Amino acid sequence: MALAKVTDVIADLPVGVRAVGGTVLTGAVLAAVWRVLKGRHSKSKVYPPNTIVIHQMVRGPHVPSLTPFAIKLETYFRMEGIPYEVEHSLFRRAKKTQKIPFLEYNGEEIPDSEFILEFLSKEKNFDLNKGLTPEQIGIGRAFQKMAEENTYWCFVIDRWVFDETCEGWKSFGMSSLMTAIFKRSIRKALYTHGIGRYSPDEIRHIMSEDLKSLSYYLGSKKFLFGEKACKFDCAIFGILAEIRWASFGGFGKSVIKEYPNLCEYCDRMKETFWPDWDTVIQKKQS
Ligand SMILES: N[C@@H](CCC(=O)N[C@@H](CS)C(=O)NCC(=O)O)C(=O)O
Repeated sequence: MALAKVTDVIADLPVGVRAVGGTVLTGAVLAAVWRVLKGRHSKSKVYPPNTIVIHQMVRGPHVPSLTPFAIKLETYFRMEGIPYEVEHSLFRRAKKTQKIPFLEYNGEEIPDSEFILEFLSKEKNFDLNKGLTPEQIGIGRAFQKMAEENTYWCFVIDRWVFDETCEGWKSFGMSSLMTAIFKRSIRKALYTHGIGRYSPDEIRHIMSEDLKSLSYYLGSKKFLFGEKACKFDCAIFGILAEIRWASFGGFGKSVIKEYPNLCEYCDRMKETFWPDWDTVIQKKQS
């Protein structure tokens, strides 16, 4: 009876008011669903003391993670033989930064791959720059930051916005409507960042120039500084692996092919530190 009265009142409302009300209601329902899903995925497992737990998104179809910063961390732990656990979620983000990956360690949350490594190096007493000269540390930092703070944004806009096949989005099972909504919001964010103000050709050029400088510096060396890989290789590999294997329909794949020594470098890092690569990636999503 009461419900009938409510529907009568709604029916008497002007069309515009009903349309706005419908939109607000849909938004509220979607927000509630999101909160429930987020809450469900936020429940932490209990780990033994001093366990390194890396929270990140689900495994990618062609790479172990669609976030290069998680590949960097996992590669580093593998290189140094440091045991770690991985938690995958599409929803969970670090409370402080709303980003992934983040570390959970004895109940504490530490976001940002670089801060995670710095924190663990103190906690577990290891030297992140072991065996490197001050000059190499300077060069390594400069190349790492170029890759993580410049090349990264070129591949983000390429993969998530320019790629018209939307294969990256489809790998999450995203509908066309949701893909269009997310693309729009990423496009806006990248305009604010600055990279989004350039054309696809210009961004391809920026990516290519970054990769060219890396390619020149690497030359015929096995790793950045010779025979032994270091932390900087892990960070650079994270970005290059995404470009090489997870650009989906974007231009990244063809850009990196212009630099055969970088492709060989990716293969070398993969073979050395990820012998289980093919079993780790989610083949079913490809
Ligand atoms: N400097 C950070 C960058 C982390 C970052 O930008 N993560 C991206 C994924 S690649 C992110 O969380 N974006 C927000 C989101 O996915 O909701 C790090 O080294 O961990």
